Amino acid sequence: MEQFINISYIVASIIFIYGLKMLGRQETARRANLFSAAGMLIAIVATLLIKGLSYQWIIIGMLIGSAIGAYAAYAVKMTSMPEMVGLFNGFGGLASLLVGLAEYHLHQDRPAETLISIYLTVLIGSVTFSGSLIAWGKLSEKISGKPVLFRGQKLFNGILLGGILAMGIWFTLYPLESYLLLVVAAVLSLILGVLLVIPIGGADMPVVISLLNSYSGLAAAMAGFIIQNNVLIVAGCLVGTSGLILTQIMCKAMNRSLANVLFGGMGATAGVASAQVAGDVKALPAADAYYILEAARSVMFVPGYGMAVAQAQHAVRELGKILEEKGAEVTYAVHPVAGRMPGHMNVLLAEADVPYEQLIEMESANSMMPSVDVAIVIGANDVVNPAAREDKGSPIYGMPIINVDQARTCFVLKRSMASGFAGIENPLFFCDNTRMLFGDAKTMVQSLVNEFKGS
Ligand code: TAP
Repeated sequence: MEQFINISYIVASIIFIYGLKMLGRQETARRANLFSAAGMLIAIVATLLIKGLSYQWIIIGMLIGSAIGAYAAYAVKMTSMPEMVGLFNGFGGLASLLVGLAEYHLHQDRPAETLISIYLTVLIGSVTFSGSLIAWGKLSEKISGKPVLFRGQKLFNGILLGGILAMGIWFTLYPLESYLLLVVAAVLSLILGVLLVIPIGGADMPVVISLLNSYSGLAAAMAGFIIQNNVLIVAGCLVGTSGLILTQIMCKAMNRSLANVLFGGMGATAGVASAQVAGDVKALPAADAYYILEAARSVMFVPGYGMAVAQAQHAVRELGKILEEKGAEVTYAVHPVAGRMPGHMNVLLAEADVPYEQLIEMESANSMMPSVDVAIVIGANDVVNPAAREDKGSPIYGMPIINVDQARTCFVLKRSMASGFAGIENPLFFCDNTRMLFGDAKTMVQSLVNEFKGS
């Protein structure tokens, strides 16, 4: 039986790795999810075959967990997905923390390497749990997204972390007398998780969530070492490393280092004052926008969070098709952090059957931009804000953007002059070649479609 379980674990691990690879391409991503879930099913069934398990608790846990998970998955709005991922990361950390505490509670007399694993599981699990709760609160605007900074913060956090690690040495040397010490370490680690996340601004939360996701994987891998479960070690390492890679990709997309994201306090009062935005806002009704669009030879759609809120992707695709039929070259430019989660725009555009070859990345979009007749911004704001390129005082200075201001004409579809996620003004709206099409993105795109259809 033991051999069968181990072989099942190897099969499950291979499926996880292959599933991760398939997630890298849009065409295979949906299947990858199912495939990886099948791998998890194999791992769970194999684990249930281990001798001496108390099934009644497992069944109760599975029923409660599945009910909450299924309800949350059905009830969550697409736009709130990052918060949910953030919260679930936290529960992953909490689960590992409980495994660490329970294993120590069962037997204190363990080899040093297991004690180190227990301590690290408790430390990382606690930081992940409390940090994720704060990230969830900031993203869902249950608490303020502004960075909370105080004097000597980094030093204080450093001392706290140093203290917790020093307690870990004591714990490993004297495990039999360290019950209280482990509980105190867990509480201090929970506090550390809060302190590490509060200085980070709401706009940087996606990076933090991805990093916490990586931590939750590490905590799970550590828990795997404690209970000597190979598939948990492999799955934990995969989550740990993929979370780290995703974190790096997002930092690169914002042209920031991880250290800057974690300690920069973006959104706090900047050292250099932001430039004043000047110029007139020129609103344009759909009927007039139609004439400009009709004459356009090349049109680039640049979607953002507002497209997700308005669920405008199908209408956008319909407009794209009409423009193509009129002979225009149509492209869809996707910024890596547009929306509220990695790949958010890709998912929506794929749902609307936008052909993959029409999706272009930021770099290609920017090199094409000067020859684009009309760039249509659909509910995007921060990712097309020229202040990121030009205004050293701007909190998003240095973040690469899609340079829609360099197109011949730029239409911006949004409901008002309100700011985006970073909470800053956008000089794009005041540019000479920008026209604001105020209204809900779906209604406005639909109006443009109707103009073309002559209704
Ligand atoms: P944002 O800068 O957040 O701007 C979205 C704009 O959509 C808002 O200004 C809003 O203006 C408009 N909008 C909202 N509902 C709309 C509707 N129904 N119809 C039309 N417009 C609507 O979005 P973005 O440009 O996509 O930038 C993403 C931001 O989120 C970045 O700051 C990024 O760092 C952050 N972020 C990204 C992620 C990832 S990984 N993608 C995760 C979390 C946060 P009105 O209110 O005037 O309509």
